[in-house]
Formats: sequence, structure tokens, C-alpha cells
Amino acid sequence: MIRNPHLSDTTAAGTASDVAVEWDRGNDQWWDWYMSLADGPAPDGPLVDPPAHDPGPLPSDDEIVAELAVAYPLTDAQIDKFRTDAFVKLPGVLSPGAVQRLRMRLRTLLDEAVDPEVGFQSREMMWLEDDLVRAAVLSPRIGGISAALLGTERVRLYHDNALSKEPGAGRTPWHFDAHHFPLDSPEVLTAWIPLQPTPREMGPLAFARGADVGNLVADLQFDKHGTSYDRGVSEVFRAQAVQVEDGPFAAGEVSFHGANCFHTAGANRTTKARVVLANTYFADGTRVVPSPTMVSGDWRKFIPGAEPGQVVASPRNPLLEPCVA
Ligand SMILES: O=C(O)CCC(=O)C(=O)O
Repeated sequence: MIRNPHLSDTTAAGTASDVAVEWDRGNDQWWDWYMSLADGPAPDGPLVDPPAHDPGPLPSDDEIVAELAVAYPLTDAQIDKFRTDAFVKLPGVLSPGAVQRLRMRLRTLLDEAVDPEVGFQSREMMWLEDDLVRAAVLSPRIGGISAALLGTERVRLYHDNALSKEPGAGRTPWHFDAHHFPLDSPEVLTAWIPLQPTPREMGPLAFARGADVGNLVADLQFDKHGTSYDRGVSEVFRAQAVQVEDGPFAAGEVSFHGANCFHTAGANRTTKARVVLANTYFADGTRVVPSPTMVSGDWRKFIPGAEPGQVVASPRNPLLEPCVA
């Protein structure tokens, strides 16, 4: 067994599937580790230019706040799809101009905090520092969609996440978020908001269709050192003909995936970074799991003061004001 270089002596100890200890490094180092578990080589061959895109006139901050205060016309069919498939992709949640403004802002926030050499760049908790990001992360429009999809009155924020997959960066391994988040409820989802049109070559988020597909891989051993878990999930899904939705995202299209949804993402084979704002929300009243593991990263940063078994309701987990059509 080759020891994973991103792990400390403590997190590397035990068998390859032993994740019982808590993570003892930062969340950016957590992402470096997690991305190293993806199977397959880094992309080769020349990177391609994505198609040109004109987002039109750029809205002001106030116009974006106003846009995101209006309810999204979510249909019963879309809610049913989320429940059956474990994810749903919704067109036109943001205007192309708002997407472009958020991309510019996240780029600045990433560039001031992240090593430019890192292929998969991340930053969390930006909503505490930046008004425009806060408007998007706590928006009634996205809060309303999230609450309706989860079938709950109101949701709280777990964290925001800027994710930039740089040109040439490799795959995201297959995983499901209930493995990550130390939240003791299936009523948890992530709004994955790509901040540019995202063609297949850029590595859009891709989803295994079906709320129960996790049962097919429940016996696979997680591998904290290498790529065998990711490879194993791919092999089972292929053998069982699990449908994978890996299509492109238009500007403003947003996916919502539940905590048990298996998902992955391809490499970015384009010359442009794939920038995403990924916000995770959970049903009000949710508790911390009894024993968070190293796969939860530095979770105390996101829910300070909430200990295992306790309800999560810290000031960093505000309730969103939902608006529903
Ligand atoms: O953006 C990616 O490649 C992975 C993101 C992800 O897994 C998530 O937001 O749940």
C-alpha cells in the first residue's frame, strides 16, 4: 500500500478504509487529498477553447439582490425528479449577467487566498466577507428551491464553497456527500452553481441517476490512500448500467443534489477555469452526527460550537428566508 502524501501520521494510520479519526489539517488540504483519490491519468493532449459566450449587460449588486429575491417557478415534476433521481438540474436560476458578476468576484476571492499552482482551488465562508457572495448564498430564491426540494419549511446554510478546476486539472472522484457532511439527516443538499456555461470538456458535475444507486456500491471499501474506491464505483455503475447525467450546463443553470446522490466530475480539458459556487443547505433542526470522521474535513469551522449529537444552529448557519412561486 502506498501512503497518501496528503495525510498526516494520524489520519494515515490504520487500514486504508479506516477514517474514524478527525481531519487535522485545513479544508484546502482536505480538497487536495480528496482529489488525489480520483482514478485515471491527468488529461493529455491540447486544451480546447470553450465556445465564446456573451453574458450581455452586467447587473449591479442591487439588481442581483433583486433578481435573487424573486421565487423560481419550481414545478411538481422537478420536485419529483429530485426525489426520484437524487438530483435535478434547473435552467435559468440566475441570469447570465449575474453569473458573470459572481464569477469575477469569486475569481478575485480565490486569487487573494489560493496558491495559483493548485489545480483544484477552493475557498469557503466567503459570505461572511463579501456582500455580493452573501446575496447569492443566502438568497430567498435558492433558499426557496432548496426547502421545496427537501420538503422542509426552512433551510440553514452549512457552507459556501468556491471551487475552481483549473485548465488541465483532473477528475473529481465518485462520492456521495452524506459521507462528508457531519449532518445527521438525509435532508441536506448542495446547489452547484457553475459560473460560466460549462460544456462537457470543462468537467461539469455528473450524477448517477437514482436515489438508491448507493446500495449497489454499499459494500465497496473506501480507500483513503488511493483510487480503488473511485475505480470500483465506476466499474459497478458501468456493469449495472446505471445512467449517468453528464451533460453541459447553460449559463444560469444550477443543479441541486441530495446528500445520498453519487456524483463525479470530469477533467477540465479547456483553456478556461471551471469556476463554481457550491452552497450546501440542511433542514432546520438537523443535528451533528455522533462521530464525525476525517472525511468531514475541518467541519468545526462551518458549525462552530455544535458538538456531536447537538442541533446545528450557530450564527454561521443562518436560516434562509425562502420564497416560493
Ligand atoms: O465541483 C466538483 O468537481 C465537485 C463538487 C462536489 O462534489 C460537490 O459540490 O458536492
